[in-house]
Amino acid sequence: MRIAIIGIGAMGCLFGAKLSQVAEVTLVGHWPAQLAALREHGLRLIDPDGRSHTLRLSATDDPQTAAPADLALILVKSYQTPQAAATAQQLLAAHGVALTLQNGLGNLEQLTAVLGPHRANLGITSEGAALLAPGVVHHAGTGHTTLADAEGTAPPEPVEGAVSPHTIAELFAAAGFATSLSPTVAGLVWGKLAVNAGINPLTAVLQVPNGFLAENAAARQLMQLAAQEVARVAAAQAIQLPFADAAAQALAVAKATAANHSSMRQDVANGRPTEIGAICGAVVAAGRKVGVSTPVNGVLQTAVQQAEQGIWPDAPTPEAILSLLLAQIEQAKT
Ligand code: KPL
Repeated sequence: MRIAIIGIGAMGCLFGAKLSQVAEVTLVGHWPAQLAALREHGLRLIDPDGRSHTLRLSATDDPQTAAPADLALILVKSYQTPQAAATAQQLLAAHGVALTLQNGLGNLEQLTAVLGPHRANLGITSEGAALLAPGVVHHAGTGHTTLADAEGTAPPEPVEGAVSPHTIAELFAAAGFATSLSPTVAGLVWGKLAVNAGINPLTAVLQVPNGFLAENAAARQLMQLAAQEVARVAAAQAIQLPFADAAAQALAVAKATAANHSSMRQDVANGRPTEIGAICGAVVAAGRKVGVSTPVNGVLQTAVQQAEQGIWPDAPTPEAILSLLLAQIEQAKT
């Protein structure tokens, strides 16, 4: 199978490295230092146990080099999805499908708008990865990947020769990613959104690893309030999450990924734009539509936007920042 990985950041490199063991993989992206490192030295993958391997992978900024691909894995930041959809359109074979494993709301819709409804699918993943330098990726924590398999709920018109979610799941498993299928697309997205809204903004503003949110009482409270708010917005749309308790799920993920630096923390630390708009911003917008108030996500959105601009809360310690955020939430409720 020919796979194009669109996105050459940490997650793109992790999936590219492992899938290259079981398929023909090309990494597609535009970051010059990363492309140069991959071409000159290959990709160094450091496993969770610290062992490292160097892999030779094809890496390009020219989509035609990856054409015709059977599968395009979309692993860019959510604000880059429109460009990624155009790239997928250029490199996919007529039967080729795109699969987004990104964070946030709206990615599948943006892919579908360009590729058509039967050539885009969605999954979520809790694999953790961090780029240590161009060409060096650390698989920081093993997670679980779930792919939507809407068969039975809304049978898609099959595209002749298209690779099925079932086959992709088998391929991922062969590459070493624990993978399962789920019949609920919206439930998957909103479930991941609840976890991301709980973990990512706080770890970004406080610049702490995910595990801090499990250990610190005030951080844990805020994380859980944010996740519960997402669950309420989902419930108001009759979307069933894949778990009963969003607060418990966010806590479980924070514990399971305790040593990880969330993607948003890495973005803020590296002065890059974050996915806050597709996470807390999307929750606030959806809440407004269905009449559910979202003060926690609103305050976290503003705090991350300020951190993106280098404006740090006027508070010296994580504890002081957390009480400031809690006070702002109380004020937003009035
Ligand atoms: O998805 C993640 C992210 O960092 O974006 C979590 C699950 C929070 C793992 O760090």
